[in-house]
Amino acid sequence: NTIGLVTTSLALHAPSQVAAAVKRYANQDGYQVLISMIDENVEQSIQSAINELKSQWVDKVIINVPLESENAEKIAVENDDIICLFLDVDPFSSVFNVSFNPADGTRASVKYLYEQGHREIAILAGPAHSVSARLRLKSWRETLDSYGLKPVTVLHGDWDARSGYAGALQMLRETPSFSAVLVGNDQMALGVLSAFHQHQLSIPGQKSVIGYDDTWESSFFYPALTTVSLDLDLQGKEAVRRLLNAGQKEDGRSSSVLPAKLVVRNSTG
Ligand code: IPT
Repeated sequence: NTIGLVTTSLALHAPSQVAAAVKRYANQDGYQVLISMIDENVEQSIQSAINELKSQWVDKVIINVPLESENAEKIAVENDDIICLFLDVDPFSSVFNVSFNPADGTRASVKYLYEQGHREIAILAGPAHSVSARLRLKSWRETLDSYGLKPVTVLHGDWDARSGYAGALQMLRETPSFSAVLVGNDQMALGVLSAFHQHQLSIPGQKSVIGYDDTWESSFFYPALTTVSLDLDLQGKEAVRRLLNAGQKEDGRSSSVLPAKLVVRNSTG
C-alpha cells in the first residue's frame, strides 16, 4: 500500500508543507508515501521519477511540479497504467488535479490595495516557467486593469527569499515611486521586507507588501505578512482522498479547485 509523490524542490516552503500533509493523510489511511524530488522542471526527470516509482509497484502518483496543460496531458496519457493526480497545473486543464483558483486571492489583493488608496502598485511575480506564477500575474494585471491601473513595474523572482530581496532592491533603484508591491509568494516577500528594512523604509507607512501562500512562518515575519492564504494541508488531504477513491476508469476521477483568500495582517495599510 504505497502512493508516490513526485515533487519540486522541498527547500521551498509550500511544496514541503504539501508533502508533509500528503504523508500524514496517506498514513492515516494505511498508505506509505515514496517521495521523489526532482530538481528541474523537465519532462524527462518527471518520467524517470515515475518509472522508478512504477518499478517499486506504485500505481498511484501525486505530481507537484509546475506543468503546462499539454505536458501534464502527455504525462497522463503516456502513463495510463497508473493514476496520476496533478497539483500544479491550470485548474481548468483536463487532467486529474487538485489545485487553487488563481483568481480568488489575487483579485482581493488588488481590490484591497485600491480601497486603501494605493495607485502605484509594483509586481514581483514568481518564475515565468511556473504556470501558477503566470496565472497569478495574469489575474493581478487584469484586476489592476479593471481599476484603470497599470503596474509600475513587473519583475520575476524564482520563489526564494534571495530573489525577493534582489527584486526589491532593483525596484528601489529603478522605479522607487511604488507604494505597494504584490509578491508571488511569501518566501520572496520575506526578502522584500528585508530589503525595505535595510533601506529604512517603514512598512506599511512607506511601502505595503502582500505575499502569497500563507505558509506556517508568514504570520511571524516582521511585520506579520498580509498574504493570500492557500490551505496547503487541505490540498494534501484532498489529493490523497481523491487519489485513493479514483477508479482505474477516467470517469471515477473528480478534480477539485480549492479557494484562496486574502488574510490582512500588518504589512499593508
Ligand atoms: C506554489 C507556491 O505558491 C510557491 O510559493 C512555490 O513554492 C511553488 O509552489 C513551487 O512550485 S504552490 C503550487 C501548488 C501551485
